[in-house]
Amino acid sequence: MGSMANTLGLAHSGICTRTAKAKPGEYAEITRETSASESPEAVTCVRFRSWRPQLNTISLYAEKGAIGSVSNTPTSPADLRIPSLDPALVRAWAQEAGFTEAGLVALPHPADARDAARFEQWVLAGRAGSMHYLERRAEDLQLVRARAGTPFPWAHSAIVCFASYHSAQPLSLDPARPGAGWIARYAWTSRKDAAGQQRPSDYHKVLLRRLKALETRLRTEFDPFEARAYVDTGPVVERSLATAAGLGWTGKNTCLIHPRLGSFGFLAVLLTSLEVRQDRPQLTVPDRCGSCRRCLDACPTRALDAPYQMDAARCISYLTIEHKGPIAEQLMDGIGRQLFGCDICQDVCPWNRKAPISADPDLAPRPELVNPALELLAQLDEPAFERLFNGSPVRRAGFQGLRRNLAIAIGNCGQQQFASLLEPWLAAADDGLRAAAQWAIAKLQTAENQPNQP
Ligand code: B12
Ligand code: SF4
Ligand code: SF4
Repeated sequence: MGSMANTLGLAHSGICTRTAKAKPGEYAEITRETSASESPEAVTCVRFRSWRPQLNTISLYAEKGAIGSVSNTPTSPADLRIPSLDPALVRAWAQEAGFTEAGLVALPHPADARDAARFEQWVLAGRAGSMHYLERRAEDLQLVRARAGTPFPWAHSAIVCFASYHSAQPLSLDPARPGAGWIARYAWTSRKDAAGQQRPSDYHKVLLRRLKALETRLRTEFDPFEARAYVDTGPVVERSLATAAGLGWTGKNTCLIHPRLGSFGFLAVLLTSLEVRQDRPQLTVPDRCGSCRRCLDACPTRALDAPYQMDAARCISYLTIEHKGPIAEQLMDGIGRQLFGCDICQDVCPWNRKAPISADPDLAPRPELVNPALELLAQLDEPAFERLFNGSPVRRAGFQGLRRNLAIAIGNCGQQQFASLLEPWLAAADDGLRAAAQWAIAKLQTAENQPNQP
């Protein structure tokens, strides 16, 4: 391959034309910076494919043994033979890498401006609470996350993958024994380690590994190109990209709902500088919420205050995971028994009723985290907390944060005998925990003083 890789001069506006026939296979890759001052006459090699992996480079492919020439004459774009991503192939490779589903979209996507405006409105309405990273602006004052093109001007495509974590375990609204709390389904995950032991797993790591495998697969075919892989933490609105890539629609609960798999799925995004084949229309899934509004009616803190609108600062998921410090008292009743995250607006969604159960070995549910006993969790000391949640998303709440959430859930469970668990927390150094313990003890006392209902 190296022997065929002649170094080429190519005028910036130069266009490759195929002038010789060659046998398929054995491509030689030739990449170099281009500059407008270079003369196209200096060029003497055939190329069969060319594209721009980065703004200032052109990559050319020549078949082994072929001879030909480059002309600077503009030809029609169809003659360029740009190697581009095929949605069906990308989906198959994503599934090989372990994802349940995947979609592909060219950037900027057709709803780019609309979604950027929605994101901006959301931020300007103060709905991000204390998640200030969502409000970051670029030098030109554009919100960094509103459009993938702002932080990643080189990105021409987004591959959006979906990994289902749906499991056969009960839902958060199903009857549970008294004194049981709730940890969100997405945080139950586990996988076997090299020694065959079942260990907590974190979807960020699991999915990032899969995105890297997908990227490696793409590189065997298309290298060189730019790429960035993100699971949750990148500066992109993943649900906007997922909707544009045809994975599903944005439900009134703001979740991405796949028509077959439902919404209990993680999203993972691979941005690339590769083009998308443009010979077929981009398919998207129409909104199938219809007249349903179960999620809005079920949300205990009224975080979903209108269809498709969420005030994150009122969402139990935000309050129990992201928010540090005291929680506003008026929201504590609504938190109910949720200890980490919240599944209510997905548990009531009819599109999750028939969704298949995931058999993903890296996202297997941990039975000990389903309806966990509040009493047991409240007795954990910090080393025991670490042992139970090391490697699990629950660690994000922190030891004090989980205790704060436990205090609220204990207050809401109405079991007077648990008040003794709360008393030591009245002297806690952590403001949030102290305030929650005070509130919970007062609530349990009120419950005790109330006359029994007939
Ligand atoms: C911040 C954040 C949160 C915040 C805010 C959530 C929110 N709704 O904005 C909090 C902490 C509350 C949260 C909670 C949860 N999160 Co979260 N979160 C994120 C994060 C990091 C950014 C989301 C964001 O930018 N929000 C800003 C708003 C504007 O963006 P959006 O809601 O995604 O935007 C869509 C809608 O608002 C919609 N929209 C706006 N206006 C209108 C109007 C109309 C008419 C329509 C049709 C649509 C529409 O358009 C946007 C694009 O499609 C993403 C990862 C990422 N990088 O994207 C994960 C992510 C969205 N979260 C995820 C998960 C799993 C959850 C929880 C289920 C966890 C749990 N069990 O507790 C809950 C679900 C709560 C819910 N109902 O959304 C998954 C969602 C997967 C899915 N199938 O949708 C993501 C994608 C992470 C991942 N990689 O898997 N999350
Ligand atoms: S996750 Fe819970 S609190 Fe947040 S919007 Fe859904 S139902 Fe409401
Ligand atoms: S519960 Fe109903 S309205 Fe809400 S997301 Fe599901 S289908 Fe849409």
